[in-house]
Amino acid sequence: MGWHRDNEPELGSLPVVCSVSLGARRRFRLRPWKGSRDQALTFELGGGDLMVMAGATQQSWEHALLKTKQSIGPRLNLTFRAILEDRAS
Ligand SMILES: O=C(O)CCC(=O)C(=O)O
Repeated sequence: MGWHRDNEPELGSLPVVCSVSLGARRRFRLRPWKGSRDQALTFELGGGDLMVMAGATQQSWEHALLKTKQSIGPRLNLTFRAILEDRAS
């Protein structure tokens, strides 16, 4: 999954995005949406890890799980977001 923000209107201005990793380890990246790309962060998420993005994360940062040609094994991700009904069309 390429670089993006979870900033759809129905998520509200300060969405909480919770992501559970299951299976093989994967590389989750965060970088400032604007500003220095030197501040990129990399998290190696293993089975059972929980990544929580909250506050202004989606306003100020973008995230990605970039493609790799390496064989890394089966994995599954569950992502939870609250949809604000009054913003959904
Ligand atoms: O795989 C993840 O942990 C997050 C997936 C993602 O970037 C998204 O659903 O917006």
